[in-house]
Amino acid sequence: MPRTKPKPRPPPPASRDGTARQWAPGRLPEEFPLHALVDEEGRLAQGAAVPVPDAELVALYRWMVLERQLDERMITLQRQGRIGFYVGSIGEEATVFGSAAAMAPQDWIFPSYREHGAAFLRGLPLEAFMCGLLGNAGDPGRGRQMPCHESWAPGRFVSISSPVATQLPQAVGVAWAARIRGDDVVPLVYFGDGSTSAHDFHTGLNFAAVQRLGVVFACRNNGWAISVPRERQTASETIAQKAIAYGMRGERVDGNDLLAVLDATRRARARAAAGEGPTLLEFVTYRLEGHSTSDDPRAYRPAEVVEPWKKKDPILRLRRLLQRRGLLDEAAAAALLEEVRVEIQAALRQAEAKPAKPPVESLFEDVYAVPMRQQVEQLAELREAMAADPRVANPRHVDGA
Ligand SMILES: Cc1ncc(C[n+]2csc(CCOP(=O)(O)OP(=O)(O)O)c2C)c(N)n1
Ligand SMILES: [Mg+2]
Repeated sequence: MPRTKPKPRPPPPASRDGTARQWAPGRLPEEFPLHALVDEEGRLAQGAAVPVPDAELVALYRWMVLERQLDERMITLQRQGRIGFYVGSIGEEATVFGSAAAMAPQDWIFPSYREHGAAFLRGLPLEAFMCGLLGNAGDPGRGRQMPCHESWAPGRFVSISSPVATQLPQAVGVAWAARIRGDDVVPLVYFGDGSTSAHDFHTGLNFAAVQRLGVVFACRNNGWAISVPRERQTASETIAQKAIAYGMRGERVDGNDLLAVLDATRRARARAAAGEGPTLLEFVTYRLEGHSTSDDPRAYRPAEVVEPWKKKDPILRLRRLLQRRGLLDEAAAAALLEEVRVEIQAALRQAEAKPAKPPVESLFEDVYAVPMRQQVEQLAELREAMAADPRVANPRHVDGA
């Protein structure tokens, strides 16, 4: 009998804003209420306390404003052809600063690629970050990474991962090492909603839970994985509920509420440090801009679906809270904005003034603690060739190249 090819089943209808849920066989919403401490008007929930001193709260606001200004400036720079690529965190700043601020200085941070803010909190200078975007002589990574893929060893900020989710098992490894060595070190690992479909998500969460390792898994659920909306990514009602299957704690947090992110991350860290195992945090937020400067969301996302999320802007919410508490008036907010703009402009000027390339000798550095004989020979050979013909050091200008 001739077999008829089964008709392919259409995927469930997608909502156009990437957040609606029409199809959710595993509904468990009541177990994962959205943890929030501050509403959109900047009002603190009844009975809630601000988990940080006033000065730190203002400092975190300043960081978020700086990050937003930086992202906007760097996107413009890319459009001007001054840098090649940029990926920012516009609309998601609270997920980054709230969580990174909740960790201890000795904790390792495993970023995805939108968490530059966490590196800044750990001391990465703005100018060095920009040199990385330019791949010039001031780049701490010596031009060896993709642009916008910084690392900052002094701040225990591991290199940004391009292949999504690879950082999860790596972070779990750090937690295992910390247990063996008896160190009070908890890794914080960031990833997006789309990354939960990658096999390393399973590998990381499963191993951490089975071994009861202290890891903070921080999922920035921003509704999109490039052009794929969240409901096409997973049929789960929430990302947090995936924690149940792995046998760990899960919590769903308003990712545009800095205080809620901070509070939830602190609790997750405390459990990890107390030997109570890993936590999966889902920060519900929204990617207000394109995926990166290589993306144009107008091709797959109507502008109007973004509008409601603009009203939930995490910076606006924190500013309202600060205003209500008398910590920041209009004039102070305007002065702060001007101050960060000047800071960014000064860093950019310094970064662009650096020589265009790292010294060619740096090709041989940072590979082995003691250079191998072959490396020493090759460097000598290169120096000789450079002395004989300066164009060797600048191959772009070699005739015919
Ligand atoms: C293993 C792997 N597959 C595919 C890609 C291409 N890719 C880059 S970013 C991205 C989307 C990731 O989305 P999400 O995890 O939600 O993070 P977001 O960009 O929203 O922060 C994809 C598919 C990749 N980098 N690595
Ligand atoms: Mg995403």
